Amino acid sequence: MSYNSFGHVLRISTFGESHGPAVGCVIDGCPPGLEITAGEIRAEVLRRATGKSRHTSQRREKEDVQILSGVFEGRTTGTPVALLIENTDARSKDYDNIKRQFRPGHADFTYWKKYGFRDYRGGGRSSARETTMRVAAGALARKWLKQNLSVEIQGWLAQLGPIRADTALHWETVDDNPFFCPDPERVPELELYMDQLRKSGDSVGARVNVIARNVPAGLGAPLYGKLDAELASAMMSINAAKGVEIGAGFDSVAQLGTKHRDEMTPEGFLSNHAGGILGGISSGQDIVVSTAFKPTSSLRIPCRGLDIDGNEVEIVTKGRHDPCVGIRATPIVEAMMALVLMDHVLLHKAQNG
Ligand code: EPS
Repeated sequence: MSYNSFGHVLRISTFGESHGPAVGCVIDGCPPGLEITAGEIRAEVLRRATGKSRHTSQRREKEDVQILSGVFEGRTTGTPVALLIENTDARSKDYDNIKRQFRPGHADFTYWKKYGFRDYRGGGRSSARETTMRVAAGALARKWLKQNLSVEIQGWLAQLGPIRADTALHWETVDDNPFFCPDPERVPELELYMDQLRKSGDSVGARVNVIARNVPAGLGAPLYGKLDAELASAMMSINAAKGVEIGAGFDSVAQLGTKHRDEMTPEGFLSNHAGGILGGISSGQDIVVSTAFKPTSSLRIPCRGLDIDGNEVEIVTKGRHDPCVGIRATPIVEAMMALVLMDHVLLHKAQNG
């Protein structure tokens, strides 16, 4: 399978399946001298992990991060940084009954159509397990951006099913609840909704937002490397992502130009409908990206489907699934934002010095 790498100067390749021996990544192009430990990377990885609350999959991975190369005496050397996490809690028998079936709404069908052969255990690489390594790689990018440019990246749950979660923005509380919700007053409502949903056996979608502050103006390459296109591509590459908006996004459709334009004064911009990007280049304003995640397709509620021979079958998925995969997506969108921004800082330096 090709296309397992992304980025230009900072290039990330991920490998591994959800039920294989391990997942891993190679980060090529990380500048030398960045102090980083396996413990720091693991702390980021654990924010995204399963089994931390009753609202996610109950798979419990150790998430022990091994640094295989590219770091010597605690600092990056400039050579490829290879990271590995062994899978320790896969339960492949949960997938025995669907190994010849396609879960409706899942990548099972299209992977089969494309390759004619697939690792059906846990969805292979179409599993959210793959995103572990994005977060691991993102830990380096995040630290580098903070140290070199004071860039701060903050993600949050904006909506879960019908519940708007960002009715108030108390950033310091985002990591205090299982949803990455910035409004503590919404948390009981989210808990109740998820408890009822889980009992019903159904799943639901979510919107997850991320903001990057202190991003210098000038990042992004016209015309085919626009920063907003690169961010959209990065977010859409996350398993289960179905939509991306930058700034006002699709609300721009109903806006008038007099409202959408972000007026400028010597003290700064008066609004941020552009989401920090003009003409594909960062403006110095906060970069704001919103990503929609679809409802999980692994459901115990029976439905009509097909098997690999084209026979009609009833599909029932067993196992330890997330009723809302968006609940764990905040660290992933933060990581993708960090990786794209760091790549574009390095690209900018390469051209502009
Ligand atoms: C997932 C289904 C479940 C989750 C998994 C993502 O997989 P399994 O049945 O293999 O346990 O546990 O999440 C992770 C393992 C993870 O680290 O995110 C899916 O279908 O995407």
